[in-house]
Amino acid sequence: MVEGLYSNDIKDKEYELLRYSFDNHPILAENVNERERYLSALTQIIYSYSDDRMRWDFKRSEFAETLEVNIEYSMSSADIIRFSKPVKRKISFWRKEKTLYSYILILESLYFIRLLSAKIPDIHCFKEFKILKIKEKYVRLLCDYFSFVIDNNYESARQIIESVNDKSIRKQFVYFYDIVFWNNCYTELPITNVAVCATMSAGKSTFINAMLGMDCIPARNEACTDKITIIRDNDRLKKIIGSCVKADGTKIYSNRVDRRLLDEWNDNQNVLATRLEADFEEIGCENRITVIADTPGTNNSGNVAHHGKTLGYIEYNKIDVIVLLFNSEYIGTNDSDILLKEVKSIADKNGARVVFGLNKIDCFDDNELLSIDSMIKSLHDEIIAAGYPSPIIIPFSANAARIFKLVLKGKQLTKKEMREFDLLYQFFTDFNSSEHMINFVGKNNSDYYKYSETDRVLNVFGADYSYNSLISALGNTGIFSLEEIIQKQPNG
Ligand SMILES: Nc1nc2c(ncn2[C@@H]2O[C@H](COP(=O)(O)OP(=O)(O)OP(=O)(O)O)[C@@H](O)[C@H]2O)c(=O)[nH]1
Ligand SMILES: [Mg+2]
Repeated sequence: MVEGLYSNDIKDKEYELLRYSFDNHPILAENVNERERYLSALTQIIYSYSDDRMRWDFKRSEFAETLEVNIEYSMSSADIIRFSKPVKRKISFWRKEKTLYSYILILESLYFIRLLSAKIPDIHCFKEFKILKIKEKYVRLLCDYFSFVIDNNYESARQIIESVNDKSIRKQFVYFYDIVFWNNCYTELPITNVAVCATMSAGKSTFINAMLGMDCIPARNEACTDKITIIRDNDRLKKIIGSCVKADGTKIYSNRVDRRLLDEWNDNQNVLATRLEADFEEIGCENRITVIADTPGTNNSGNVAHHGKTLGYIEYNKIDVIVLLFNSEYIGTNDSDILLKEVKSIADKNGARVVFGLNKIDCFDDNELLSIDSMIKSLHDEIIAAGYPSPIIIPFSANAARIFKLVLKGKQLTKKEMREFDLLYQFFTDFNSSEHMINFVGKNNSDYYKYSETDRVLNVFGADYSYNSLISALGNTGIFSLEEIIQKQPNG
């Protein structure tokens, strides 16, 4: 076993590098030539201090994509020097705006050099101050500001920002501060560790994809998930970043994790575990970070290694919440009963809270609503018999929530999803999961998907649907209730 396989690497410098985004970069206001020159100047400076060009090139290609510039742009020293002069931009017929980008160039250079090189230059002797013709007064200001931001000295950094009169320079200071300060605070937050467990094909991975609002984690109707995938919530991320740990202990990082890469990591026997960071839409990280683990199915008749990985993970790691999912299609199977008891003894030993989700509720015939309640009641009795005092059971449909979210976002559906969509929409227009919960008042509304004031029409495969009705149907799937209960602190 590789040591620290599942340990929290939130402060890992590689993640600091992965988190930094150019999404709101001030240089985006300039034309393509200026944007190209900015990236090239930044690269020139970083190359001259860091031996590890490959790591920067990796990041550079991501920035090139955000700035929509050519990565092959040939660099010259003149590119750096050029940023000692303001960029002039015509903003109307009679008015020109001048912006000096040397400040943000310095701050970002120092920041990336710090992350990429073993030896950090003495910032006061940073030769680029001279090259960029930065006045002595500003050299001091930049050095102080950089140190304050890096050290999380909020008050002093703020004071410097307020002392800068030039609006465009202040904007650059604020932009840098906003990213770095937020990222620094993020790494200090307390963590709630959640593990989603179930027998094979109960919909664990689909549930996680539904919470992310995108199809990232491999999910199919066969023994699928082969290793623990731990996903850390980060509200600021618009994409998925992550790493995998290999058998020899090495880590591979990616600044754009997608389904193809995760399939590859999941199927590669040399990869032991996967760590991702992404935004769980309904889960906030203002006060604490929720980290959710997808685990392999635990069927005893199936892959023994899968059973061992999942049980070992929840037993030997600090897990605060265990989400135990049941598959409505196969209630009361021997495997789910064994898992119920195994989880109980581990949760008791480690003090973990257990919440129960009854997935694939859409597999019921909507003429048999009564049988849904009696089925939930019998599951409730079974859970009590396993020793859980007053279990909360959330009936839900991970697949319906996932598909509804894709439609609300205007994403393309596969042919199979298109066929499923209309049936699921009909089902969850009538069926409200909240009305079937035991020991819990369900939550139907979302902080992320809001009703539109004047309803909109969504065309899905030639048929029209009301946007607001689809949001109601999404609420009726029960996913928001399950997300709410996962986040509930035991004392609050
Ligand atoms: N009808 C229905 N099917 C679902 C639902 N959620 C998941 N499925 C389907 O169930 C199958 C298994 O889903 P996965 O998410 O891979 O299940 P899993 O628990 O991660 O499976 P393993 O990783 O193999 O243990 C897939 O074909 C999903 O499309 C649901 O709410 N309703
Ligand atoms: Mg899975």
